[in-house]
Amino acid sequence: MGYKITGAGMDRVSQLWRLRRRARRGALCMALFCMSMAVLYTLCAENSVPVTDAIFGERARTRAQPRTHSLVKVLRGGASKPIYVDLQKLPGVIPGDPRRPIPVLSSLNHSLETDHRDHRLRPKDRKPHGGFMSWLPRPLTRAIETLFGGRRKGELSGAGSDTEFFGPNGTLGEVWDDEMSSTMLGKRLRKVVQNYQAMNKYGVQFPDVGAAARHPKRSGPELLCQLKDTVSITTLTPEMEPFVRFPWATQLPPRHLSMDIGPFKTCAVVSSAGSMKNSGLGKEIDAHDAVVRFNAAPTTGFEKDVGSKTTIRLINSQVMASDDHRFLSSSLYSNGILVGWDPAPYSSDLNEWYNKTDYPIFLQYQRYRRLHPQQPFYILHPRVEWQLWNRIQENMAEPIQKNPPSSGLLGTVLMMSLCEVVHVYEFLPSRRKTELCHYYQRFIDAACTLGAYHPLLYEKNLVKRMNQGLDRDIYTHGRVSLPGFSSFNCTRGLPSAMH
Ligand code: NCC
Repeated sequence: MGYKITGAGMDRVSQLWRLRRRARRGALCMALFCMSMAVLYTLCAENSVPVTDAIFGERARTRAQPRTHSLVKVLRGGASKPIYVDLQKLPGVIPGDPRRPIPVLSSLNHSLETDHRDHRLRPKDRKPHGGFMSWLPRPLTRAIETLFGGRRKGELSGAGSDTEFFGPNGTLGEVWDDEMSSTMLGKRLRKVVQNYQAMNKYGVQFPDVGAAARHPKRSGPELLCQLKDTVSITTLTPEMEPFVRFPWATQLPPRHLSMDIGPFKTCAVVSSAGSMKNSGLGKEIDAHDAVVRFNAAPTTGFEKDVGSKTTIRLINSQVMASDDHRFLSSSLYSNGILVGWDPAPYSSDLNEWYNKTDYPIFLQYQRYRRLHPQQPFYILHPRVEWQLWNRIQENMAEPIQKNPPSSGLLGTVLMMSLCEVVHVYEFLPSRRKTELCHYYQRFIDAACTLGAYHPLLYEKNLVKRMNQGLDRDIYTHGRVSLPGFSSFNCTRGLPSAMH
């Protein structure tokens, strides 16, 4: 009898064990099923392109994209014939200084490598997952992040836990991290940036480069007020020394640009980045009251992505002077208001600059004016560039390149002085981020986006900190929203009325 009871008991115990084993197997199967469904979903969902990119890296999708293999072979404008370019005209080369060419064409794997040793990363910026997640293969963790928050389309934080941008594991789902530093760049680009950081072509004197590292970071509104109070957008006028002494100076507009145009309600700043391509932003851009474009960036043939309205074209002196750009004859420059600029020595007056321009901006200005006397054409006062440069440097924890800011940032601040609201497109790269330098050329170089000669990396940090829009807008539209200077009041140190 006792034997029978024990047998039944044993049966129940082993039944229980079997049940538990089955439950464990079932749970394991369910987990595996969920994971495979997660991977399938990321591959097949409607937003499959960005998510696939997030999992496998953008390069997997764009492998077919043409790229340069030699330092001088550059394919332009879709032409199949290679055009050999002057090394001086590559982004990592100091314009106007033929003795110091530093070509920085990016290579497949060296554009941006993660430097996890970067001690400046804040704890919140470190990889959020450890333990179990760290044992999973990279594609799976990316898929899980995509599905469960970290990388969901349009809901991305700028925390920037991953600092690779264009590499095989590129974080296409991330938006610009406002603490990007040269230590996060790939070896080659980092070297180029560091070389520029060590050079001082314009005799920049900045008393305390490391100050920003010792002080708390300024907030967006504080930065906006700093810009408003200390960067004064002015253009050359005929009565300024030394121009007052030259007969040709009567060709200069008699008043500053801001007295002749604006104020505008909404303005668009269209960067020339490759990520403008296939953006479909043309209509949105044209809906603004004023649009600024840069250098040789065309609209014809690219209307769908960049629009067709051009209110102002900001051009550097290299474009004005180089034969390639046919500045005097090309119809590209004949629309809208032209604003030219050229870097002056850091602490020079207009006299010294006049005799020491990077490119012959004044000669070209006179020639252009003779050919197009009706078109408004201003020249930016060179002190604007250095006022702006000072603002960037004093807000960065490391020394930045001692070269003027890019046309993109100059144009952005110019529009902030003329408009109530400024939308900047693809200055901070969207989900379309690419090593393609310009939307209108087939030239691949990460330096165009991350900077070599210009302190672009830090310019972008500054713009990200001032952005009043959402990270989602940066991710989907490459759009940053900045208030114009007239839209906020800084009398008590902080803007009191933002629009
Ligand atoms: O390339 P560029 O700029 O004409 O671009 C205009 C502005 O768009 C932003 N940009 C561009 C490309 C990219 N991938 N990401 C971006 O964010 C930048 O803000 C940039 O300023 C210039 O600033 O004037 C610059 O001009 C070119 C070049 O002179 C002209 O394109 C004419 O060919 C410079 N390239 C070289 O000197 C080779 C570039 O360094 C900066």
